[in-house]
Amino acid sequence: MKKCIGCGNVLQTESQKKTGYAVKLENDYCLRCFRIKNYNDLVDQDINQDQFIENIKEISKSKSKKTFYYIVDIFDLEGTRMLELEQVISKHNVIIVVNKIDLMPKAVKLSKIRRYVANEFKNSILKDAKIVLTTTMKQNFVTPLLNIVLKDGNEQYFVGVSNVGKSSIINAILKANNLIPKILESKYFNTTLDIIEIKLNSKVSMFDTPGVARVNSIANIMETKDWEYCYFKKEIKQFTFQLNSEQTIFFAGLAWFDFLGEGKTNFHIYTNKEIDLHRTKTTNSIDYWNKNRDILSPTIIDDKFKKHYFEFTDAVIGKEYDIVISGLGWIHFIVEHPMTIVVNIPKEDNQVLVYSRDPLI
Ligand SMILES: Nc1nc2c(ncn2[C@@H]2O[C@H](COP(=O)(O)OP(=O)(O)OP(=O)(O)O)[C@@H](O)[C@H]2O)c(=O)[nH]1
Ligand SMILES: [Mg+2]
Repeated sequence: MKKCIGCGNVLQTESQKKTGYAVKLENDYCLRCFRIKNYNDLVDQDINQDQFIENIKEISKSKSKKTFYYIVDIFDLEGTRMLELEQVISKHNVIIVVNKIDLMPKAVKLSKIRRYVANEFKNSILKDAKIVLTTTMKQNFVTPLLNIVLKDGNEQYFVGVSNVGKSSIINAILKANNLIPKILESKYFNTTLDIIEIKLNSKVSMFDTPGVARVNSIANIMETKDWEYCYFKKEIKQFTFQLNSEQTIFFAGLAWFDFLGEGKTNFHIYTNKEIDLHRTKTTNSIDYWNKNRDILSPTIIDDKFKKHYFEFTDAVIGKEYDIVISGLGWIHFIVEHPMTIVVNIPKEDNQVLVYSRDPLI
């Protein structure tokens, strides 16, 4: 059976609606991969995501010695963790690979990021796993990974949710070893559709695996053409606003937050620099949204939205927090007075993860 070299699916010529469809079986890439690769557009096909985790479960049961590279994304660390998967791989050798470090502001020390990640995992089932920070964009971050892979005598699997960069990392490792990368990487969820074995040399293979698409990312309720706002290549930018009570900041047409409290407070927003931020009075925010939601870009067009309330009382004055909107970035501030932040996200039934945490930066 011939497989697509982009996504790993078995090629078939019967049904365009099914994955692996190719016009002719002689092709190397299926139609979906061909179109993503050459036109950056997505063919709509039925994808059975439940199978992805089942396949990893099966693999984890077999006797051979295995290393699982568990890839997460630093731009959305908590949102790209998958506890069920952590449980499945925990009986094996696990290396936590924190990808997309290039997105972090240059001024932030790697040691600080490493401490943050270690803290994030310290009470988890993967608390003893080695942590590697990486980016596929810089050779000096990829070479150490190549060396780890070359030395490891186990079967090596790259796992994690969709779009954390599993295929990109494997391609970068191939490049660092002077080989030509062939598997497809893209901003779309579910780029890789089956397990793909990639030989690094006659002794060492890496296995790329499909990741489950995340319902907790704001990308999930955005139009796919706008996903480059969530999956981007330029350092995240910090924008600072000094807000008075009852002022609101819009992230283009994707989300907005209201500040309710006493006095002025500084808010540092970390997001893709291509996203326009707009300040308005909270009393005008719904009006602004109703007038502009169709013309803002990127935007989520819907009449209804969901609110998330975060209360900060006297007890936490002086403490710093991030409020994270999964896939979009975070808002950093110090609590100066008791205050409330209300995060609003279009589509009432959305499942976007919005939460407060200790500051990452
Ligand atoms: N900024 C940045 N983006 C990256 C990096 N690595 C991957 N990406 C981007 O992340 C997106 C997803 O990459 P893929 O390699 O397709 O992700 P995946 O984990 O294989 O996804 P699935 O196959 O769907 O499970 C693409 O837009 C990549 O360009 C990185 O180190 N930095
Ligand atoms: Mg992939």
